[in-house]
Amino acid sequence: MKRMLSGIKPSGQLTLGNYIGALKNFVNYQNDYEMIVFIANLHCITVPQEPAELRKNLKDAIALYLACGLDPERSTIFLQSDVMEHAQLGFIMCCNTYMGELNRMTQFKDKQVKGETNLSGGLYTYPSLMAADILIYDPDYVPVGEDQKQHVELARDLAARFNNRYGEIFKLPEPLVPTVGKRIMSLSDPTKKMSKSDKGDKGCIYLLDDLNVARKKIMSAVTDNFAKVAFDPINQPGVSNLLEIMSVLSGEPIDSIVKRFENSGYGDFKKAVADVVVAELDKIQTRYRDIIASGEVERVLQEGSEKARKIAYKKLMKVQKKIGIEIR
Ligand code: ATP
Ligand code: LTN
Repeated sequence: MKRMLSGIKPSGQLTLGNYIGALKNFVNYQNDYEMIVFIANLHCITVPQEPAELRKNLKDAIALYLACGLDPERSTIFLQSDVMEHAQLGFIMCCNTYMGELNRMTQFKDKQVKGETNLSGGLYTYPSLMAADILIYDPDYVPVGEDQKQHVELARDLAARFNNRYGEIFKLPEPLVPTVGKRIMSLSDPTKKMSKSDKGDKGCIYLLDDLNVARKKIMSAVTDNFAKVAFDPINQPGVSNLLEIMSVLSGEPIDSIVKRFENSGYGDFKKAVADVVVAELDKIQTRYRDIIASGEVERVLQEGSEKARKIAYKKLMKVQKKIGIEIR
């Protein structure tokens, strides 16, 4: 069975964008792949975090993963910092990453361009840690949203560089970007990605949003003056985004939804989208509440980190021997 690995960075509450772009796909993938899924809590602290809030977000993220259908019997689920080998290989990767490469990473560049100050060294070197997260498990595929593809490509470059310098050691991973739902846009500004970093934004639906609040957010989503439900992401980004959300959640192809609503106003269309979103959130939230109450999160993390550590330790030792820092 091919191996697939992905990480999620819950530096805020999980959003509908995370669900459609990542979580939902993981659940499907676990039928066909050996899945390794971790919460990238070290990546979270590359920007300042309030400890109590971070703790809650981490626990919620695991519970939501489980609520969405990730099965700890079939997938390895753990917290990044519970497997310390990540950080150690991360430093080794950092020493093999050129500053030129890090300078080209768009996630860091974007923050610089936005004029954000006091950016940390950890944020800058984050792609090297992400490469370690990936390469330590020799996955075949790394499912990510489009915004993360560049980081997986760096991991691939670093793997090739390592293999060249020190002999065959890492498998070259392939990024896997979903074709539908790869970039769910903000409901209030459909030219921007729906992002949990945009605090207090009406444009972002959280998986744990009150159902009425979620419905209101959809009903007040920015659209356009065309008054025609059509899939045209360039000229009608708001409507197209809603179509994409509805299609992914309901399984109905976009064309068929467009046909159904070709003679309807945006009000009716939005109501239908809201019904689909609210039903999905309701299902997830019911399971989430049971999981939080049951102590399952702690159990899953314990078992997951033990399984992951076995693989990671072996790989780290192999790397350390190859590069000459291990002398026993
Ligand atoms: P931020 O919102 O702070 O920029 P993020 O949500 O992109 O962060 P993660 O939580 O680590 O960062 O993302 C987890 C996964 O969800 C990644 O695969 C990412 O590409 C995907 N993802 C996040 N937002 C969206 C979105 N709006 N549409 C589709 N996929 C998304
Ligand atoms: N950088 C990613 C989260 C992440 C990740 C990984 C994803 C950290 N390590 C390894 C895939 C593989 C993000 O911000 N979404």
